[in-house]
Amino acid sequence: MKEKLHALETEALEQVEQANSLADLQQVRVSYLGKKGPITEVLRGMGKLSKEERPVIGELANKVREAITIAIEAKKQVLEEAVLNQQLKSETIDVTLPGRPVEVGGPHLLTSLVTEIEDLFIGMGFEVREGPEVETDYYNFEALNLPKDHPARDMQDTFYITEELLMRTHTSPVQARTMGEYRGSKPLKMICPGKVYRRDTDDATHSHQFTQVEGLYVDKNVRMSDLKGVLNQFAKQFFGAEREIRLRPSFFPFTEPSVEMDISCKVCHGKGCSVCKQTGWIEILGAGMVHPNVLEMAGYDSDVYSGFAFGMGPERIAMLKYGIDDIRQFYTNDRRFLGQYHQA
Ligand code: 2NL
Repeated sequence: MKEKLHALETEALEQVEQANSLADLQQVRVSYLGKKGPITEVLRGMGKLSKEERPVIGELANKVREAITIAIEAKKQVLEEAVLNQQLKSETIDVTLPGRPVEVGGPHLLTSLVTEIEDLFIGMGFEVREGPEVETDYYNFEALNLPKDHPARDMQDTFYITEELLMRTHTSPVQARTMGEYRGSKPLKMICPGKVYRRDTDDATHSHQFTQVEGLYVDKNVRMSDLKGVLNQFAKQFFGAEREIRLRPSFFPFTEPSVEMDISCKVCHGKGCSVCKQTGWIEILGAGMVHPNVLEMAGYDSDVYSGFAFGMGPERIAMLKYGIDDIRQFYTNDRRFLGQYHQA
């Protein structure tokens, strides 16, 4: 009996030693100390032993049970600690790892340019006004001295929605609306930026949708020299104080006389290069004195009031400024392109 108990103890302690998980250990506990285990069996069989043997074996059996229990407890602590360590290790946060970079967006190049243009004119007392992109035939054409049979109204150039509704082809209708609102009651000094639409096939230099910034100044005694002064101021602030401007005669149905403004070429300083196509000058915008018909239709007495107006295309200006060779770059939203023009 003694030998059996000693053998059991050795065997159980070996099993405890070998247990690699808490589940294994529990298995060892059940098989050695459980109700059906060998120790319990020994204790149950005590009745068959002699009086002398009984206390000796009983004491030994209890000692063996205690030794196994202690060994299991000790091993349990070791295994629990291992589990905890494993868990701590797998949940460790490495605070020295570099963070994932945050991609910072920014305004679209055209938005930045339009804001810059707006700010320059605000500085000269102009007010910024916006209006609808879906316009009536009246405000887009009629009110701007473009009667029904005018060649500039060619169906090919305009997206019509109905006979009377269309996508505006310029931002001038915003100005016509504002003049109509005032009906000759007060002077007006405004610019209107916005999207405009033309029925065109998109290619490197054409887009069916682009941006325009137009300006209008109506008051008593507004003269061509005012136009020239304001545009010269704008050109020098926007492109650089060293740039010169020149006005060439042109034609627009809504202005008379009409001009086109060039700025001196920065690349060749007037000598002629590929940027300015050997002319020394780069065309920037169209302008003119508001046609009396346009003033009269909006309710301004053209004998009392006069005005100047101008219009420019921010895409064209951006293309010249940054050497962009395809207008589609503004609208295809390739972030490798757009990202180059974000302020740091
Ligand atoms: C260009 C030329 C221009 C105007 C726009 C205008 C507006 C009113 C009355 C008279 Cl309400 N004129 N706008 C005048 C001359 C030229 O734009 O090349 N734009 C990109």
